Amino acid sequence: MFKSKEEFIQEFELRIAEMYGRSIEQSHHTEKYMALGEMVREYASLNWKASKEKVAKEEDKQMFYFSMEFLIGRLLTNNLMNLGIYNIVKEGLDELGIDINELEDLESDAGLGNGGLGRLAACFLDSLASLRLPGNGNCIRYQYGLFRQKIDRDGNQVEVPDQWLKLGNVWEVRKPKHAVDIKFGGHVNVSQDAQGHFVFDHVDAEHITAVPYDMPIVGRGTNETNTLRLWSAEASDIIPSNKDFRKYLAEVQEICLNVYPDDSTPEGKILRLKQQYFFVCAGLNAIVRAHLRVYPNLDNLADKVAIQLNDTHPVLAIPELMRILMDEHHYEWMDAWNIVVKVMAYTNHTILQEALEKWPVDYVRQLLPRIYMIIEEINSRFQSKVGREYPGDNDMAYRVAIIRDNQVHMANLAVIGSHSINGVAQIHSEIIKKDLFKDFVKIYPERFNNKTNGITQRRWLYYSNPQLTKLIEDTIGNKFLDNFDHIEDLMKHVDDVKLQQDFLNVKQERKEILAKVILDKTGIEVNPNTIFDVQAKRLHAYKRQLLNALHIIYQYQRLKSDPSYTIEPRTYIFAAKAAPAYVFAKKVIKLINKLSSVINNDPAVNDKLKVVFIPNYSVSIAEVLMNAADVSEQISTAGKEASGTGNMKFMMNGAITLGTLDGANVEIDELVGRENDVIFGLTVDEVTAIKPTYQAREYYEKDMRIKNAIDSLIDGTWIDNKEEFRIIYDELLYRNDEYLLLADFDAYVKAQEKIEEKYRNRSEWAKSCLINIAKSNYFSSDRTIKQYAEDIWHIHSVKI
Ligand code: B1H
Repeated sequence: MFKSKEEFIQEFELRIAEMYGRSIEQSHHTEKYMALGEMVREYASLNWKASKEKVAKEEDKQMFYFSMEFLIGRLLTNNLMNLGIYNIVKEGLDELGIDINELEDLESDAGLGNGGLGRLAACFLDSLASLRLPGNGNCIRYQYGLFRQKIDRDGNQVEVPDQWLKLGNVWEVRKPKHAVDIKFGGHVNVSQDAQGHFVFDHVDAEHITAVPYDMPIVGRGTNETNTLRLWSAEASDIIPSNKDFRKYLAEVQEICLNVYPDDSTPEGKILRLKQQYFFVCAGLNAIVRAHLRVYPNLDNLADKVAIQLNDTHPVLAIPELMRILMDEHHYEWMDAWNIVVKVMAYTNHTILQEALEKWPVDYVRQLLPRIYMIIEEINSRFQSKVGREYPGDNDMAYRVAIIRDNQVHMANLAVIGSHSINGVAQIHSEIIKKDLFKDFVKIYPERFNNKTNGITQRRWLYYSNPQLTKLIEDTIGNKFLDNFDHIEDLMKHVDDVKLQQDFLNVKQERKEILAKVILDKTGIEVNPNTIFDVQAKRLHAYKRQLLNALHIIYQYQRLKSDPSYTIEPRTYIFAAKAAPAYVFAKKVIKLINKLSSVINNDPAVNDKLKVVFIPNYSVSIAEVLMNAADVSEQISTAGKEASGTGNMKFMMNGAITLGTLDGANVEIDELVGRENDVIFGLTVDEVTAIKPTYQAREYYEKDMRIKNAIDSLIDGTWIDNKEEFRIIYDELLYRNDEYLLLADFDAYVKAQEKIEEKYRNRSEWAKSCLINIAKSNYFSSDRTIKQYAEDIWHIHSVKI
């Protein structure tokens, strides 16, 4: 492998000649990208093989992160940087007259996820590898990632397919030898063998072959290389006799067609259930097979394997492992159950009712007949336990049931079948104990714990914000690059006026970079000397992008009508995808786009106020967006945002949080202190108290600012068709404003005024930003992963 610029150039020339039969000058840019990618993958593969052998030889315990989503983004820069060969390669390419940035831009994002939950999984993989912990991912190889978002001329979101595999995926290696046979449908015949054991024979099933594609996950400054395994559905050799072959093929292809884009409506349920069983069954069978290559049986499975279930999506792993242990390896129920509970751990990411998975009994029974039998048995044994321990408490027995009202409640199955249940921020973990899982806390108090989310500083600071990284390095040295806790050394320098100015200069540079991206993506010119106020996250009513929009409307109306009103010039920047079936969310996107066209084209205000909606929010967009923000909008209704992770990315890059006491905002606030963020609005307890008697209309009638802003939604101010935004208007006034926007409006206006006041004192502002950066070590996913590894997985660093 190349160790110098010269060696790199030689190898690169040879590689292009081998792959394409061309010289470098003759080759196309995509060919250069592919050749480089392959070289980097092979570079990583050396360690990959060594890591696997080492783990196998030392018989280390391994963790498998089962997740429907891994929002990886691009890997070229990340891998070059983590491998420590970025500079060699960059200089080599420079010498050949090739701009490395152009090659980087050719890579498609691996957008295998919706938002925070999927990005968390990707950050975890980076931390695991960088901490030399044996931890791997298990997911689906979706043919299409989450849809690409376009905005049409009328301001509507339009979904287009994300063909991320168009050029192929240089990072993956297909492993057909490790394929697994998966069965759907059919029937189970129960009989008894000579010893009187029950035998479950799954017949008339449709067979599908799951083929793994492995991607190496390289850590920074280590040679530990883990694996992200993506499963792809292919036609089986066992062909159904009674089915049209083409219909069968179409069904097979559908399984891995795309990321389920909808976290709000119950569409496509059967397919989603199929996806879930597909990757869980494939992953588990591969793990068991690998275990049996080293050990004589599965007695010690829980000593060698930990599985983390990322929300309820992979929870069928619990009955599937029971099935493998009992039906294939003849374990008794209790012995199997003890193994399963020790292996499995579950993370809850939401308490929103509509996101808590419930499957109609019929779907599960028909699609997964044997799995359904096992779920029934788990349920009935647990019901007996509750009956014994809480005799007569029928309400409790009902609430903890896995099967009730003809539905399978996946969260209850997850809690019953796992030895650890965690929330993703302190406040969220408290809420699930007090609320969602309060009955289970009585039964299994020792299972519940908190693991506050984190993000990888490598992608989100070092690689995407080299300017700030260099400034920090110049100030406190480079120790923080390997151990991020040293970032706190910055605390000693926050009063340094020169550093404050240098920070503001770096921020300015990042804002100019973002301004170019905005111009390129939207045609809108923004002024980097204004406050960049950013709200970037999935569009959902509880995240309250609409509250932000109402405040913008208020400022606009007041600027137009009150000559004495002055504001600090501001650019409001939004980025958000809405679930394709989520009508309200899509209207809010349209509203923001309409605010943008009216306000940006109004010469009376457009030097003070601009609104930008950046289309197609994705990991790559986030990489240029988060670090250019002055203000980080984290304004969910208290109690609804489990953690948030965007809040951490903004903070780490020196933005001030404008937020409610929700999710990880609470911990940000505790760490930086109330002088260094702006907190507003109802608390969780206040939300609970106000809810029963809340009358949104009273706020509308009492507060002219609210009335004027809401009225503008239906009076033609923003769009000729006055009915266009009627559903937003109705949501606030006739459906009583479920997420309490109007109750928090006044506090939000005041909070925004505080932001302005703070911003005007540039030195004070810079100091606050520096304190945010200095305290961001707590939100490194390295911290989070160390806690999971110690408290839940019991895995240890490997040294090669
Ligand atoms: C989070 C989801 C989610 N919580 C259903 N729940 C989905 C639920 O496709 N679906 O059906 C997809 C995703 N995502 C987020 O997880 C939370 O809202 C954030 O607050 C949190 O930071 C993130 C990571 O823990």
